[in-house]
Amino acid sequence: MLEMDKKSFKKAYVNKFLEMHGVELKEGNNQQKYEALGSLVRDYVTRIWLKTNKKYNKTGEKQVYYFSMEFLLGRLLGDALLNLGIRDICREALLDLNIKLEDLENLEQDQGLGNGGLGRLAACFLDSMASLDIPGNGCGIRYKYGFFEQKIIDGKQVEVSDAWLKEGNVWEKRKAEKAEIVRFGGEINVSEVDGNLKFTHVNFEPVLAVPYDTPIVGYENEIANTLRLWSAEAVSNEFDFSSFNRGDFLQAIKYKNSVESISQVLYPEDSFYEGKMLRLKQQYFFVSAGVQSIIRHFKKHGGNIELLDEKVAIHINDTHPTLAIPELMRILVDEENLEWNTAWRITTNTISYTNHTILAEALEKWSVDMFQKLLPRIYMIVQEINERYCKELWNKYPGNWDKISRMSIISDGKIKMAHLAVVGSHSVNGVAKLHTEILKKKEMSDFYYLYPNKFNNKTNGITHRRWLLKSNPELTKLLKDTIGDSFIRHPIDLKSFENHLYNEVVLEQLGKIKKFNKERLASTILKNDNIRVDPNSIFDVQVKRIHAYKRQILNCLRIMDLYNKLIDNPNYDIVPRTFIFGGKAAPGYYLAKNTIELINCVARKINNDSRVNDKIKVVFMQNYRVSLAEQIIPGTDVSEQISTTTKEASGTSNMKFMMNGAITVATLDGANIEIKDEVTDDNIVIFGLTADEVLSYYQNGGYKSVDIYNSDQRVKRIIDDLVNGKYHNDKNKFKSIYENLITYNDEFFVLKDFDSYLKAQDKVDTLYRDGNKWQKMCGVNIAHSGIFSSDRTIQEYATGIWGSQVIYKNL
Ligand code: 26V
Repeated sequence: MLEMDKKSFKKAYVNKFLEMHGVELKEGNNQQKYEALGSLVRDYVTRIWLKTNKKYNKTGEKQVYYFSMEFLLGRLLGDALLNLGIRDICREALLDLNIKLEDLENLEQDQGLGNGGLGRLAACFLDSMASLDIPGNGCGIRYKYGFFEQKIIDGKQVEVSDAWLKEGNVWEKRKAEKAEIVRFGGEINVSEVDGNLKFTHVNFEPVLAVPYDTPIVGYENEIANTLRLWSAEAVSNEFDFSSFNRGDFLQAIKYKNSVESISQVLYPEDSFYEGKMLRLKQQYFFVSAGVQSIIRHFKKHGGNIELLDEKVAIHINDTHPTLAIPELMRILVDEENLEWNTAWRITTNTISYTNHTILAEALEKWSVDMFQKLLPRIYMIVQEINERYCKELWNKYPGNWDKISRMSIISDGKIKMAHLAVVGSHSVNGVAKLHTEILKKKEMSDFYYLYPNKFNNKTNGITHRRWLLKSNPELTKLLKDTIGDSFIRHPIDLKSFENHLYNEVVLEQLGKIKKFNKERLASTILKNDNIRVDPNSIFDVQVKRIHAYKRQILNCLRIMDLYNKLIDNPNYDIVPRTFIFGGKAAPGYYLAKNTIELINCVARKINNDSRVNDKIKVVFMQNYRVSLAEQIIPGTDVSEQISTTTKEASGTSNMKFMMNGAITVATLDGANIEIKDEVTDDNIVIFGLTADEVLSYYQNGGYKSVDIYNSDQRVKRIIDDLVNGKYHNDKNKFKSIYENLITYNDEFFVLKDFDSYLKAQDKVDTLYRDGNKWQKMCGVNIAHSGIFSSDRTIQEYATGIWGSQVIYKNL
């Protein structure tokens, strides 16, 4: 914890402001005040950062490098203050100066360099590694434009580019002296030197990878780890261009633009793979720069390259950074002159891989032609890896060509990245128990059979520092007052909160805190989305990427049904509910965009119908992102986790909601199952098909959605309402949704689960009426959320995969 008192903080801040802006504090605007605060806090962090790096260099501890195309950090100021242990002092010091800390914190642009769960998980992991004293570094891309900003105009999603760097970024430090060169295209000359083959890369296009480092502050432990994001630049004139002919001036401009496009923008898709060249360039760009800089650092500090795997662990977040495998092989074989087998042992021992999805359409398969042209040497290495591996397969399954070609890394003119990732790493993990079982038994069963010891589960987690301490200070205070503060370092200790749930005063407090957070959320909704909602109603929330498998459509259909019921029977007795949605659709994903429009049309109709709008309201909150999630989640009563069973690898918002005392309505999918096991059936509302039922339908058929349409009057009516002009003048507006559900037989079992979902919602209504019982359920959820802290997850990775020394000081 930083030694600091209010007085000295105030003084330092006033001075900092003057120094930075050349005017006195009282003359400055809020943006300037934010910048001065950010800069001051950054100075504090820098001291810790230097100290940490010195310590790591001295002790030579094993370093973990978490490679990810995405890091969804959100805002950093509040987190840094919290982890430094000075947020309260800072708040009070600023108040003395008539400044509200939260007003300044809210001016920070979200660092939105990720699509959703996978990127946010990477951010939670960085926080946990730093807080657990694990030497853990992030490695990724410094996209100039992050995930697009979403505006809802006329009920439709409109994408606006996210120029998050336009006001500068106080947290990053450009390290020009640590730049690396990444080579694209060209040819490989093969020659023989002293009886060994030598591979020389010529005529390539060089790209300068410049790192920008951001400190990741651990919780009150004097540690700041590093997130290194690479930016692509044209190489300067000093570069030896003998093997790279730039040609004329126009050529040079073209080169510059093409280079800069590499780190220009985050791809906003997270479920449909398209074999775009630029994306492959992005992948190799950051992976090559990252691996090169690791080796350079390692050697500079006297490391013996043959022992690399004892000192370095590289983790690849999904298949996107899989090229780390052939890139490390390239460096070890071509540059360090190691034998292939030695290099392979080191590489596989160094690298580990997490799978985050079983959706077939998200699997990365690069075309050989494009890959070979862009990365000629890497292609040769992948070929060599594949040949040796296929020989192994042949020895194990002689004559079984079917199996061998199915398992091959290269087949049908494609390179299968998941296969390369499994073959080239020592550990493959799924992100929740069910997901790992599906990987082992179905999706990757051939590989599991071949390498049973590589496969393991690491159920996801979330950092309770951001998602409880920072985003819900009121609940944190109640917890501290009732169970003490040991849960801050040992989140599992939240369990003892359960012993206090017989105490009516505690339950009442829980209710008050929820109400307070709902009021805050209601005012955000009014401000951002111009809809007035009642904090006394149930806040029923589904916020996440818009995707067919996540089934926002199921949620919307039950609202349409409820609307019908309320119109048919004005005395229909329900607890008033506010339905809140949020989430972005990939710009090219028609069905997802159509779903947003449907929700908005249903919202408009219902919110303007005075017959029902004291009972139900519907809101689509625009531009869902980390900082908005921090406001929504504490103000939620009901958390909708309703994906088609087997499709959601884990989910992580489910964990954030339970930690903030929401009741989950869930299918038995992903981590929902583990949440249910923790809180028991009495404290969660489960519905829908089981995994076995879903898998059996997919395998054997037997489901006909139209039968449900024909036999269930409620279903017939709402499905017809999609296309009869009730929600939009243009009757064809929601035809794609209609067709998905009826004509194309409802791939995600929306109608199949409909009845059971409605019953689940009726149960919620009943439970909510008994205030004490409801609060108790919320309390049980909070008490059992500790196991879903990413500290637990990271300890499992550290001891089970990375071989890091976990220092138990903090545990
Ligand atoms: C996939 C693709 C496919 C190709 C185009 C670009 C792109 C970008 C990102 C992704 C990642 C998809 C996988 C993903 O986000 N999975 C989510 O991971 C979460 C953390 O483990 C997990 O909680 C979610 O259930 C899972 O959907």
